[in-house]
Amino acid sequence: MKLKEYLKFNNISNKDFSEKIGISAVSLSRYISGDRLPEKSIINKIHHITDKLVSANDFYIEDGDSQILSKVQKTKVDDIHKKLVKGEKKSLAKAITLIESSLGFHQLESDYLLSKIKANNNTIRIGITGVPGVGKSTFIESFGMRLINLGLKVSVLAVDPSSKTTGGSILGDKTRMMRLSVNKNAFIRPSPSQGHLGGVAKKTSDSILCLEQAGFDIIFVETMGVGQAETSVYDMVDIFLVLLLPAGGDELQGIKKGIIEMADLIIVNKADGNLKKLANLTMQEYKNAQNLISNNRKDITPEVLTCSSIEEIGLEDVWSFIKKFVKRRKKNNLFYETRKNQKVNAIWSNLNTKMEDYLNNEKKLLKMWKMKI
Ligand SMILES: Nc1nc2c(ncn2[C@@H]2O[C@H](COP(=O)(O)OP(=O)(O)OP(=O)(O)O)[C@@H](O)[C@H]2O)c(=O)[nH]1
Ligand SMILES: [Mg+2]
Repeated sequence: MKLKEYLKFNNISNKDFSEKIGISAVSLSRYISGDRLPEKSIINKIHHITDKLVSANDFYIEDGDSQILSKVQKTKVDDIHKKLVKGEKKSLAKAITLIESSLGFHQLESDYLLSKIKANNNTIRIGITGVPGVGKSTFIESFGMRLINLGLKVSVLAVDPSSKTTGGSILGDKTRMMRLSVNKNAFIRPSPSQGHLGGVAKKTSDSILCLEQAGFDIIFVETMGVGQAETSVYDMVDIFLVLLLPAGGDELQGIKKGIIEMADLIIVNKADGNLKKLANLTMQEYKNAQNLISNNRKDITPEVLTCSSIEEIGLEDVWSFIKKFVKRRKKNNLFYETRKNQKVNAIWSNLNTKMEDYLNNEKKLLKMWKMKI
């Protein structure tokens, strides 16, 4: 809600309100008229004092023409896109920042950017899940470096909407992926800051499009196998890998029920040192239980492999399976069909998210009415 509307509705004078925030009445009227944008701390104060009814977006989006990009914005996005096509990482980061932003005018810019991006079916989107500590990041580091040595460009996104410490995860991901994080053919982007899952999922699938536009051949999407993010990751990738520890059944491993059923490839990681024997046993157990694993894809049976991400053993077999999987699904068209369906689903879920946002805004109005009564 615009500040102007709020003040009018509640019969508060500019002078009284500016005193409450600790700014001059002149500054306030500039903010109201849109001549100037308040800085973040002022926006926060206004947000707080208005009981969250007026938020950052309300200062950026103009009424009437709000859905139209200005010339300056268009030029800015055109420039980002041009550099993105050339694979410039700085522009890639800028593009993803636009996508992740919840500010209305950024959303307009990112929608425009996405409209310029053409689909690229030559990439492989790989989802990776597994409980914390199973070795997902270490696996991506070793496997990713191997793919880079084959001449491919590799990128990594993380989806973890429950994470409260984005700072921590940036540090964690980058230190676990030391070699990738400094390689010119790699790009790592940690989780977008928390939000509701629908929003995070949309941001991630849009970020995938940017990575593809920037020439990345392989896109890893890492998620923890304990929350609700897995199904949404499954819905944005071509192949879904589940990493397991060398240990007993999946209940014992703490992995969420139903995740094994989604796996295209089960990998028992840490098959080295003392754990090697147990890893082989675990693999056998899962192979034996394969008839219990409902066959998610009609055309290809999931496989179970072991690997050591640290000693870099077994990674070749993982790559062979992925190549075989993609080749077969391209031949029978399911690769393309799945991507198409995913796109349609993403549009619907985006619509849902937008509806939710809209309803939340309506709720704010209702709250204000109730406060008046
Ligand atoms: N022995 C052995 N240890 C491994 C292997 N892969 C990973 N680790 C160790 O397992 C620990 C966790 O590894 P990560 O790669 O951070 O695990 P993760 O699944 O990404 O963890 P979260 O991001 O917290 O969910 C680290 O101490 C790794 O060194 C492996 O193949 N063998
Ligand atoms: Mg990790």
